Amino acid sequence: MEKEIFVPDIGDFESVEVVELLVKSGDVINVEDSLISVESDKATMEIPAPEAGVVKELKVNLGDKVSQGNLILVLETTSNDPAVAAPAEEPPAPAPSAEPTAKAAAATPQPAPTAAPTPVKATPAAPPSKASPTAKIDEVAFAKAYATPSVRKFARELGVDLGKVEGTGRKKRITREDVQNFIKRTLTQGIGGAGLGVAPMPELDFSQWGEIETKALTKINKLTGQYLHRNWVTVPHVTQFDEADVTDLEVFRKSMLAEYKDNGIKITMLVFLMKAIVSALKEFPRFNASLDTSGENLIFKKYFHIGIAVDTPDGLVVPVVRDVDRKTLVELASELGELSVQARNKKLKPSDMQGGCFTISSLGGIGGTKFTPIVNSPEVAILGVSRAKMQPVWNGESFEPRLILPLSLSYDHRVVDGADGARFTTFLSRVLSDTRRLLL
Ligand code: CAO
Repeated sequence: MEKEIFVPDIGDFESVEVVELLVKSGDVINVEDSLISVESDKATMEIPAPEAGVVKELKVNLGDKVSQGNLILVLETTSNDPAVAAPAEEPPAPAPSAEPTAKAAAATPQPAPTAAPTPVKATPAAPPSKASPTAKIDEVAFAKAYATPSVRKFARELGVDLGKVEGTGRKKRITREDVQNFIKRTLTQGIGGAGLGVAPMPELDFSQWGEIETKALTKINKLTGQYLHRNWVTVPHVTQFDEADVTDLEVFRKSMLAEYKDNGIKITMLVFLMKAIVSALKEFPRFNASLDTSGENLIFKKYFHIGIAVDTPDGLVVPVVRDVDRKTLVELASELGELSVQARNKKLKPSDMQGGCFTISSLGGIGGTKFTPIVNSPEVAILGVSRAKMQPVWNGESFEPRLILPLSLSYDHRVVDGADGARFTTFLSRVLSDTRRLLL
């Protein structure tokens, strides 16, 4: 049976704005479920359903002005109870005894006065859900927040502290969308209470301090940002700094460089580093492992696939060179050259960037003395390489000019102890200082 539901007696409220539609066509509703929120200059209130049924058609829109007797919706009722009829036949409901001002409404935990024969069930004082995804709720601020009961209920269900949400509705009323946007922002930033319990980043209008230009992040920027952020907050990082004397290595590299120049192959420092890393991974197998997702087991890898961080105009990508232990320096140099070109031409496939055991991030071609790279999880360590520099080194009798390469090894302290971190870089430094050791 179809029934028309009208705005009941809402006291002195005349021509009040519909600020929220709380149901839509097809919704199954129970008696006292809120249908719409209306707002006057003085208060916000929700109009409850006088009976249960299925919403057939909503007859009001956001922003409409309504008064007692206006049609809200058509309901397909499930009972034949004649209790509800057109408003003219209804006994007038008592108006709110004390009309709260907007300010008073904002200051009380129950901002919606009883608006109809059936009281609105505002539940601001309901206990916070145990499954709350956000930080602890400040009950005082929550109570003071200016929002309708349904928005309060919605915020409660999602564990959102209304005290932290900026309202964009009239008179800064917090809307359902404000709560949704707060959650979106929190998830995007990964902060704002979701586990870390820190305040969300304020939204700032930078143009108030000068000229600005907004540019969208690239897809690579966004993806890299997500991975780096996850790894930064979930991996307990330690960075071990060291140096390697690569004077002899550089002499050898230059001789090879000349030899392979005509073949279009550039033998760079990086290929020696890749080989040296494989030696170190063989010596320290924990560095060639990953924690399983339970955090209870270490998975040791018997293969040696090395990721190389490549800087491209669209952002950072990490192609993986497979089976570095089985390839010659020349093969590695050739493959690395191809991968860098593919990376910069956006030709890498997802599979080209998977399966790495350890990553090298070389900024040596650019500059810098040291840096703290972020572990490329689920790998457990990453080597940062900075620019090699000629330095005076004391040989016991005199200072000698030696080419010194700065190394920065970041590792996951859950898997690698500090002592092993230092052993790893010491070993690496020894291998790079004496390339004959690469043959061992
Ligand atoms: N010390 C001194 N010089 C170095 C050096 C080092 N550690 N590493 C490279 N160089 C020199 C090279 O010999 C080369 O010199 P020439 O042009 O005279 O031959 C020059 O610097 C440029 O090298 P390159 O960068 O082209 O080659 P590469 O093999 O060293 O590196 C690649 C290749 C793809 C790793 C690099 O181009 C790159 O993209 N690096 C950036 C990685 C990055 O962004 N890391 C940060 C990750 S975290 O945000």
